[in-house]
Amino acid sequence: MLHPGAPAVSNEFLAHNYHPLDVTVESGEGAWVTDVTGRRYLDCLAAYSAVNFGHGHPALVAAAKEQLDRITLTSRAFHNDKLGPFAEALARLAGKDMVLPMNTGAEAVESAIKVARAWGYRVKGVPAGRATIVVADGNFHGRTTTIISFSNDEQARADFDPFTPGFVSVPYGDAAALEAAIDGTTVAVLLEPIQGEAGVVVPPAEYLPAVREITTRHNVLFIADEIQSGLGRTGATFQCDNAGVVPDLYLLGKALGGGIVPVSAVVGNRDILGVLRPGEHGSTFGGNPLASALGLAVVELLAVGEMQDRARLLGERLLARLRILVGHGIVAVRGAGLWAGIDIDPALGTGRRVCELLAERGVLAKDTHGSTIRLAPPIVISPEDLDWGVDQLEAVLLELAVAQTGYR
Ligand code: IF1
Repeated sequence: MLHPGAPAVSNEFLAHNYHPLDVTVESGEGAWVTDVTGRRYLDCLAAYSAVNFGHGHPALVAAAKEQLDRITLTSRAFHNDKLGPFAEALARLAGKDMVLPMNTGAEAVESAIKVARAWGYRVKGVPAGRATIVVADGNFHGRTTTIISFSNDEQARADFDPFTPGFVSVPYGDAAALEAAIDGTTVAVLLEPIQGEAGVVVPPAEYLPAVREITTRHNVLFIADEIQSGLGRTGATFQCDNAGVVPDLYLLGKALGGGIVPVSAVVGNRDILGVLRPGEHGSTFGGNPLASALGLAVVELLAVGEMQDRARLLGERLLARLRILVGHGIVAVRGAGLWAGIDIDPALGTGRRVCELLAERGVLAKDTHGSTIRLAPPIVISPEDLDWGVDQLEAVLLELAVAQTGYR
């Protein structure tokens, strides 16, 4: 039974691993979603960048529908006619020559960890059982037991131990600390080019080039987790492009499935990904025909370059407007392309409260770490809708400031 004020659809049988805003979405188109009461909201989260190209993008929906009528799943026990072309297109987009297809982001990360370790033992010659991977404080790479083993977020770890050994964490953005953590057992450095969950933390411009130089010099793999930052969001195909670096392995996910099915991949060269031999790694669903058809359609969309340009231009507009609000309810703004992390003045209220008030005004966004909110609308958003969304944020900040003075 639904009680008054309860969500429009019962969720009582659902595990409580999330605390969603009280909005029940039924449909979506472009940058907008509609709830079960018919109310429309501007989607400024885009499913954490999985919906970079908007809800119901015509080319992506068409690719999905066409594939649904042919075949959706074969397993990797047989070839399918979509996987090879998808792998080739994705490799070319990334300037690499091999693709390992998986499904979720966490699986791409796990796969890269396995590849890096095998490369370390078989190619680099690291002593058996000793491989280590250097990661960064504040990282977010997923929810599996191995991945949370090198998280510093207590909420993500508590009571889920024992943890997987073999990881060393160093401060993000500090190349000297990273180099100091490298020794003869180090097989890889695993980093987000921009830390998303940490609050859209953009490292100093010299950081990623320094990481590239250090990893090359020490014969250590540079693994870039572009699962959230990649595929158009930051105004480039990869955030590594903006930083002027080429990692050894790209980890891709989220938007690779066009917001329709989960598609992830590890992309690199044969000298690294080629260490995997038949039977050593796999996935029932990885590289399935439906996923491959969507992945291929996404790559074709990105090959045009229009999405990247749009994210860059709209992002300049978004960040310019947000920077004006610094000192007026906002403490700091960080961002790249159409992706912003906004630290709300804690005196005004929590990030969660701001997101609740934004939802009341028809804008969906997500808080992180108490007082930060993130904006990452679909790249297909119109400039007018983007402006309207920022107007709503301004209105919420004003509303909170007025409430604080006690005047009405
Ligand atoms: C949740 C954040 C976003 C990721 C990077 C790998 C993965 C993610 C850089 C794993 C996933 C998620 C998952 C979602 C919330 C979310 C998130 F706030 F936690 F950081 F997007 F902002 N690498 N990010 O960001 O990918 O296995 O989920 O497909 O777990 O609540 P996945």
